[in-house]
Amino acid sequence: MKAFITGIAGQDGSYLSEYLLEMGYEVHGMIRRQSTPENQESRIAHLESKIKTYYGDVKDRSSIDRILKEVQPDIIYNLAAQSHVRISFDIPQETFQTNAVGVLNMLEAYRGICPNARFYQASSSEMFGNSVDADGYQRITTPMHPVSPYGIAKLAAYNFVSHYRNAYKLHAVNGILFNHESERRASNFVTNKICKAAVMISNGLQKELALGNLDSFRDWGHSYDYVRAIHKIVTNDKAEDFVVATGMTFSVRQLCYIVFDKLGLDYSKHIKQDEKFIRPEELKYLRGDSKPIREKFGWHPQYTFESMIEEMIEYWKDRI
Ligand code: F7E
Repeated sequence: MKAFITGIAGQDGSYLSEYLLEMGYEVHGMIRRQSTPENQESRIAHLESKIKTYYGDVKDRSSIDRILKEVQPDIIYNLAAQSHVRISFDIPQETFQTNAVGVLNMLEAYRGICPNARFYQASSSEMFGNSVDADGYQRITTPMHPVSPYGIAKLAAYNFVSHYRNAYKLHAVNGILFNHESERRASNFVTNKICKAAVMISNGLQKELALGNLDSFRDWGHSYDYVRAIHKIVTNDKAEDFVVATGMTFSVRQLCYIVFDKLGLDYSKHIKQDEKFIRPEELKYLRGDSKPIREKFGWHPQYTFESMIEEMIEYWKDRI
């Protein structure tokens, strides 16, 4: 079986590649050209001899066509995205081109070149915006009213995937993944930003940490657990969408308390708020109901919130 992963050099792409290789898949992936290739490929450098990578871009239809014709994959995992929500307010058009038009490019190429393959789209809890069901959870039926250019683009892509499934009878599916982190998370996302800064502060290398909104809540899982869910969703015989979440929610403030406390520090003495990290519109509360994927496939996260945070702290302790 051949897998083709866009966004292979990202957090999820790297864990997914490891998982697919373990299962005997041939793994192919697309990477974007960057001026410092070492940075771009740092998460997959250890897999270099086992995977095959191609330069391309979801915004460049000719590159997708060329790669799909050559690889002829059995499964396409479309993970490529401009994945930073706050930055999407600064570059809304680039975000929409990549996260919405890019997905349409992928779907059109898939429909024309390898329609018998399966297609997975990395959809996001950011699509819900501030909608919450009466019981305090978001689920597949919760209305979607995104509050960021990122979320709006992801919702367009989500709708395109459902539309291609229905209109052209393609096996194209969405995984609506809530936040998922790891030591491979870029350090401008809040979990790893806090873990890194707290370790720097505990070593006397930094005094303060500037953050944005401390009162938003997120449902944070581990990327390693979530790539297993992704694989279950796309290998399901029925083409259907699933929510992947832990069902637990914590505020950014609680996250700060937990991380600093694990290092014997009082977070309130080190955190300051900086306007530059506040979003023009904020998604305030996320808590996902992942009962359908748990009941159908027996999927459940192996990491707890605490064990994930501990792993991230250990990573920074080793590096600093
Ligand atoms: O922010 C608050 C911020 O950037 C989490 C992406 O994977 O998950 C991720 O999007 C919360 C927000 O992730 C800072 O306002 C406070 O409320 O880590 P984040 P995100 O925006 O939730 C979804 C599901 C995706 O699909 C996305 O691709 O933390 N916050 N102060 C901050 N956030 C950041 N980044 N930096 C701060 O200084």
